[in-house]
Amino acid sequence: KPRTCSSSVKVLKSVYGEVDVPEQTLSQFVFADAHKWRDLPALTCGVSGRSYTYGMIQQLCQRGAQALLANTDLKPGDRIGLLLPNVPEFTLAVHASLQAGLVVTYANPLFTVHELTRQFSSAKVRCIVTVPQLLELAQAVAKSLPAYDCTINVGGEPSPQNKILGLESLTSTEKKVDLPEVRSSDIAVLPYSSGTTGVPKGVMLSHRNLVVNIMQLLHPQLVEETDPLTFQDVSLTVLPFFHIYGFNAILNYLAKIGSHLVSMPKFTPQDYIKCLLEYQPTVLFVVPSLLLFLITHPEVTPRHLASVNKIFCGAAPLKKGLIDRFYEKIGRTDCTITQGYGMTETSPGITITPYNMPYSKSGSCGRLLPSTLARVIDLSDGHVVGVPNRPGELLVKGPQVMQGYLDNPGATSDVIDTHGWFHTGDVVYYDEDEYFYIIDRTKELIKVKGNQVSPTELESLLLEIPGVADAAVVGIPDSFAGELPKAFIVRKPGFDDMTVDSVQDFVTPKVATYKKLAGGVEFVEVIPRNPSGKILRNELKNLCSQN
Ligand code: 4UW
Repeated sequence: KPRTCSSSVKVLKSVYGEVDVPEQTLSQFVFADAHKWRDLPALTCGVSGRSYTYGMIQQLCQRGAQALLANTDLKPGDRIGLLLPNVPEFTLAVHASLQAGLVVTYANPLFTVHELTRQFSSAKVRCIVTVPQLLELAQAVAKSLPAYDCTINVGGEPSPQNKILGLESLTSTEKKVDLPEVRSSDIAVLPYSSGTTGVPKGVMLSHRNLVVNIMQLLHPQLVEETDPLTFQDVSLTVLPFFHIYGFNAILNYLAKIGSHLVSMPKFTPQDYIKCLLEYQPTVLFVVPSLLLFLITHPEVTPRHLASVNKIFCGAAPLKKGLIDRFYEKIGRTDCTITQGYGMTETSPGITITPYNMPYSKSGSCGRLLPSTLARVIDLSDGHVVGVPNRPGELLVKGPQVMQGYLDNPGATSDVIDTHGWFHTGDVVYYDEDEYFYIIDRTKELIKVKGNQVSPTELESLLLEIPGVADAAVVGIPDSFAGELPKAFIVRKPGFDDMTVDSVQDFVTPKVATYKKLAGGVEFVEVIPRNPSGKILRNELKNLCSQN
């Protein structure tokens, strides 16, 4: 039954008004001004130093798009799967594919064969783009993809007999191929998100969704209030491009304004500290656990952060205390910390903090982006709260909201109600000035250092262990990671010798590192459930906090 709520109630409108949306594809929009900074660096790998100017990126994307259509069996509308670390070539793979009319899904390169196969087969991926270090993994996944055509090996050797093509040879010459007409309403990307419940699902984001969200950030009044970035800024990020924050709020956003982005394929304290000194970034993109690293790591000193004057943080709650500690660490307060809040399903931005936000509102995730509407509904009766400072679930409406979950109308109608409101599953309140504060989640989602972990996915895995009668996974608070997954298990009779280690040994090799049961495993008599069988996760969380 589709969710709904009464419509005769107060709706919050963005104080910034509306944005006009150009009818452009993501690539047209992002590179519209690229000629202005053609010879300036766009992307640099902070570790290897490999760098591309805006001019190179544009040329390589166009050649890549033509080659994709000329040298493979791919047709516009087909899906391409990116299995890439944070390398500058990520942008080439994305925009070449989009210009060829392909639909892009991207996955965490730490995923196991099992996790990747699930995503890429759900998305009906026909071509995988990867790097030599991950080629074997890509080939193992390719075997299970019914519509598979080929793999593109970035920075590696082609192997035509195995249908492995090299990016460099594909883009070395121009091909005479007409690129298809792509509409702004076409689906551009399919990131995977577990949303409010269940396993990860393909989130259908159109070109317009992604373009709008960048336009919302570039709204003139908002720009004035957020201390805008310019083409002269140098940003440093280690946050994944295969997550919506890195993908649209960093990679595409910075390309639109002609900024220089220094990225790192993998986080190590030494590399991060080296990049701070070597590139002197003016901007850092972080999640709270990375900010905590900057605050607590003894080798990060105010000197390392001297060039930084803006920090963007999102994907998990940023507490006021952390902001204060950061200013204490650097010994100055002239570095803006902007907090954004949003979701994969909203491309991702919903709110942002203005840089002149009063100190008393520290910890707020800001105000609604332009063209965004919100209401907050009571958790028990679903009625609109309608007044400030009272918590409830946040519902939003706006042009950045996804088109739905791929091949899953049921899951879509679970989150987008009959009046078009998107139910975020986040518990929030807003104050008298319409600043929002995220205080909890009603949804199952666990966030480990900003990464999504689906309890359902881990529970299905646990139920595969012989001797497990029932299982539930919840997120428990962790001062560094934000949350960690913890499992509760009911053993079948006769399996009393099942140990915590044997459960961990079963799960660990089957999941990406951040999904490990690092919060622990506990054996219980029964998993608390409501009469319809839904796990009462709060009871389990309370059990943890009592221990
Ligand atoms: N405070 C508290 C936050 C916050 C938060 C997200 O993995 P997803 O689907 O998506 C993201 C998106 C991050 C993001 C959005 C907008 C933005 O400007 C920015 O850059 C600064 C980053 O993580 O997870 C969505 C869920 O993550 C939680 C919340 O529960 C949300 O539903 N979340 N941002 N600032 N919690």
